Amino acid sequence: MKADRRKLLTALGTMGALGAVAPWAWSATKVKPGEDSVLIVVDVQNCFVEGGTLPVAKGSEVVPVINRISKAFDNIVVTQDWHTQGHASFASAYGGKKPFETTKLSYGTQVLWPDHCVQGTKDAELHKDLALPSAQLIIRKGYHPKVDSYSAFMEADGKTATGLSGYLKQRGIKSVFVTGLATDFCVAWTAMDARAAGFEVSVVEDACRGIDLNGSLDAAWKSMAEKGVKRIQSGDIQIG
Ligand code: VGL
Ligand code: ZN
Repeated sequence: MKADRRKLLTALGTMGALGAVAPWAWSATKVKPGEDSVLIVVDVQNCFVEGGTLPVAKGSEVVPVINRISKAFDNIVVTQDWHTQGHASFASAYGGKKPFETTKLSYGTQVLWPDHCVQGTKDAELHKDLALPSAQLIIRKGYHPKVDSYSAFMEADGKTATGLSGYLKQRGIKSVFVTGLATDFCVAWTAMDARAAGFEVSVVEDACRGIDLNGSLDAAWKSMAEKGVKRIQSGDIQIG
């Protein structure tokens, strides 16, 4: 009884000591990605940067940030949005619809986009300054004509897997760091699906830029937080 009480007091004492540590001391601890971590670089393609068909404001600013933090990772996966011509996510596929309006598809509400990232076009190529020579896999998504895929794991119908989850699990990956474009669409959906697949997930905020359609950026951060996705900065990652 006495010993138990002493243990309890010791435990409380430790908690008190931890609680007394200043917040800056906590943030000084950087994350060091291990062999079981992967950097996922989402859709850093010509279409999503200045001059592309669906430009994200300041999209190209993610490139140097991603190049820098990539040095900290043994494992890197790159994604490409890779649509067929006349894809069901394009406003042009419907009479009387304009980009950024929505429509109902078999799997739910679909935002309609300008034609973008069509397979084999210059627009769909990776940004020329992205320097990731050690990346091991490029996964393409959104290639089924009637189904969109913001997520690198699961198409928008919620049941067609891309295979990325199996690939990462077979390679012993436990922890996923997500970067790229756009924060509130492909990055957020990829991050939340990675959580759903059982990975530990961090989104590197300054290595992403958002579209922010009708408040979608705040909504995405909120949904990600609810699902246990961590929000970190590139400076939180230990490089070298
Ligand atoms: C994306 C809209 C349509 C993205 C892709 O990469 O975030 N957004 N297709
Ligand atoms: Zn797309």
